[in-house]
Amino acid sequence: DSDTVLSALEAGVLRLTLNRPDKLNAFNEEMHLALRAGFERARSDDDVRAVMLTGAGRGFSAGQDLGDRDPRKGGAPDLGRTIETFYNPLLRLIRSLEKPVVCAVNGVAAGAGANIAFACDITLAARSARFIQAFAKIGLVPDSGGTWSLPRLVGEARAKALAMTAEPLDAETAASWGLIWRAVDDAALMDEASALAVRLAAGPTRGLGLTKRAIQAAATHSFDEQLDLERDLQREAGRSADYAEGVTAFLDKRNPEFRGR
Ligand code: T3D
Repeated sequence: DSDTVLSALEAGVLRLTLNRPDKLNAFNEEMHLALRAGFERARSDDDVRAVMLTGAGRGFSAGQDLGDRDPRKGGAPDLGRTIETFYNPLLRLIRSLEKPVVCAVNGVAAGAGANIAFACDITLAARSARFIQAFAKIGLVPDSGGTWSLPRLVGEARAKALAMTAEPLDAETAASWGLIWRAVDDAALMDEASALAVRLAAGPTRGLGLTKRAIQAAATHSFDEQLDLERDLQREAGRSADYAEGVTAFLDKRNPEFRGR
């Protein structure tokens, strides 16, 4: 087991904490594998009904560990291969996981660190956090889905400016532009994000997972295709035990007890 990602399951929430604080939680191969293992567990373990991703120390993640990329030490690997081997599988896991993923951005999120935060379902950030498309500073292209998510979330003009200037964006602005859900006081971030994750973990997991699938599919669907998808997914949700429980609880005027099935 690696301690580069701390993992704890409580109240249905798998909390994954990036844990290389001295490097602002920059990604090395070990942390990649540990984080991937966390999301794979989230996919296969029915006791996990939501994920919360955050970082230890003063940063969320500074993206790729550039110490592993020093060209003077022969650290110039085929970046296409490292993206294919490490970043892309992680991003695919986050987006395809049919359970809510809450991200609590506790501090600076740079490079892949920022774009991983934008790929999560509901992202909150401490007011002091900053988002930086740091790639331009070292001659790279935004990855981890950034060139897909940025223009969709903020439009092409802002996406290009963020990506080409690598200017830091504060959490309030990120929220007002629609990059994240909310900026909250630093001291309140962990409590607020945890409470949200616990609430989602007690929710109708199947319905929430299908909701995620539907909203993500809209990016590439026509209106008609999306209506058809809603029909199919509603059919599936309508067969869940949680739907029966939700309606019964409503009619009985009590709170539902969803079991995630
Ligand atoms: O390579 C591939 O596989 C392709 C994939 C690429 C994906 C990417 O993410 S590329 C982008 C890589 N990330 C960056 O370029 C960001 C580099 N970091 C920074 O620009 C700054 O550190 C921050 C703006 C994030 C924060 O600045 P600041 O002033 O708050 O902190 P700092 O002093 O720069 O950093 C604190 C420590 O963390 C420092 O170590 P030290 O001096 O105390 O021993 C610094 O070197 C270390 N650190 C920060 N970022 C990284 C890092 N060490 C290794 N890799 C990092 N990315």
